[in-house]
Amino acid sequence: MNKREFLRYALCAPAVAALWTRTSAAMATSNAPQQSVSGPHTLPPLPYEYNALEPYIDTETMQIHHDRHHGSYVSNLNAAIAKYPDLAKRSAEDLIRNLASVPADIREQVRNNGGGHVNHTMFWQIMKPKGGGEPTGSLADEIRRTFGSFEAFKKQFNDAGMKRFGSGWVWLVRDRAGRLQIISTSNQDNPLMQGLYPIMGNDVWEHAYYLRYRNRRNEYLEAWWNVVNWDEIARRNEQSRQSRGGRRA
Ligand code: MN3
Repeated sequence: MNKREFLRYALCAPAVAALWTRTSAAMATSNAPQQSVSGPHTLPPLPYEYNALEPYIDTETMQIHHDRHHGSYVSNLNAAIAKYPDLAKRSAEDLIRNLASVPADIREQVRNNGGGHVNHTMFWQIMKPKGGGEPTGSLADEIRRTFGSFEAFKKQFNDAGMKRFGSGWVWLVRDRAGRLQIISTSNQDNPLMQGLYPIMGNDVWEHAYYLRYRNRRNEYLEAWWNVVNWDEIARRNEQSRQSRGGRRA
């Protein structure tokens, strides 16, 4: 409907009401497969306000990223496993760590949406307002031993984020031998899928930065260190020591 048609339509108030109802119904229908499915997985609330990471990550990006993108991964994961009740008992981490055990007809959906759910659940936790600075304690020591210096670690992490073509994530992981490594993954793949423990990761999908940084992924990667929550990352690092190949020891 163009503007003139709309105005003609709008002359009649009941017709406008009808149009509104019809439009809302159409929108609800298009979202139905995602939003009508309830299930074992739920969207965790952000641990801070949408505007808490300004100016490094803008409010609108946080709203869309958390509510819409992460929300969709959760809904789609629930929809994917709906016909396999046994899977409802398993955590999202367990599902993506053992994708071969997931029925083939939903494996790709579980990989993408289960991965998306696990990745973003971590992502909100490893950021905080007034974050940044440098890690301390054993994590700092291990980063220095492995990468030479904190600055060298940051550079290698940002470079890996820049080199990831298209959508994906950049990670600090612990490998099966217990060593730290920087890797990147495509789409919503999580290091657990490769038997690696994800200690921290940054989202390099355009939806994570495009509103404020446009195509300048390098600026986003650099700015992101200002909101990093080292306390939570240190906690995950301790967990990673207890694990081998993403499993608890
Ligand atoms: Mn994302």
